[in-house]
Amino acid sequence: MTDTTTRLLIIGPPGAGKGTQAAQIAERFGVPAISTGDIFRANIKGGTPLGQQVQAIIESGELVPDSLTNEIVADRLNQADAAAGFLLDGYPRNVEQVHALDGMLDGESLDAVVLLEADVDAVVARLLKRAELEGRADDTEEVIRHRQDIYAEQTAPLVKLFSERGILVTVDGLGTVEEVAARIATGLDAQLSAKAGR
Ligand code: B4P
Repeated sequence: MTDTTTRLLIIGPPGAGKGTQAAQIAERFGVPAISTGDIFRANIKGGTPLGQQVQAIIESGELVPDSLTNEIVADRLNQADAAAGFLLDGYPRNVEQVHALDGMLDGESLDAVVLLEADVDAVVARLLKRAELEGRADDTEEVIRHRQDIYAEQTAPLVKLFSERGILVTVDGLGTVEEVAARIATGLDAQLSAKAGR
């Protein structure tokens, strides 16, 4: 990977708006948005062996085993369109996955990690609304709350780790899509220019 590579990650609780914002950030930087959740859902929809393996896990709100998830991400990052950078959405989700990603990047670091913050009740309300529109199998109130618990236990601790690495950009995820996008753009520009000046 070269110095012009842009390696980004967006992290936040289920329903914080990661998928919505990931698409905009990826377009702005001309890199692919890579969502492990989207990869799993596409495989479930297509009835592939991977989809059959993960369907029950995803519908219960549990995490797919690390070995499987790490392998999928490693394959995806090896594809040509990720050579100049990428935006990861939904991965890494626990400490083991952070170590696996560090190995995949071979000593290179992520350039910035966008943390989208949002209040639990607000995100539960968002996802229940999405359930009405899209009917995602893991968007029942019980499973949404379970996904929030897993985020708090396993993913939230990564925030401290990325903060200690000096790459965390914290953004308030409440407001309109445009308001949140503007906050992310400002925060990312500041982080990336500070990193370039180091
Ligand atoms: P994901 O697809 O990553 O799902 P999520 O974290 O629950 O995010 P979600 O898509 O719900 O919400 P988003 O923040 O985009 O993962 C699904 C499952 O896959 C996991 O539970 C797990 O089983 C498995 N999985 C995925 N990655 C894994 C990994 N690394 N390891 C192991 N297992 C893994 O929010 C989107 C919603 O917010 C939309 O409805 C949107 O319309 C709305 N929204 C966005 N911006 C808004 C705004 N400003 N105002 C109002 N609503 C807004």
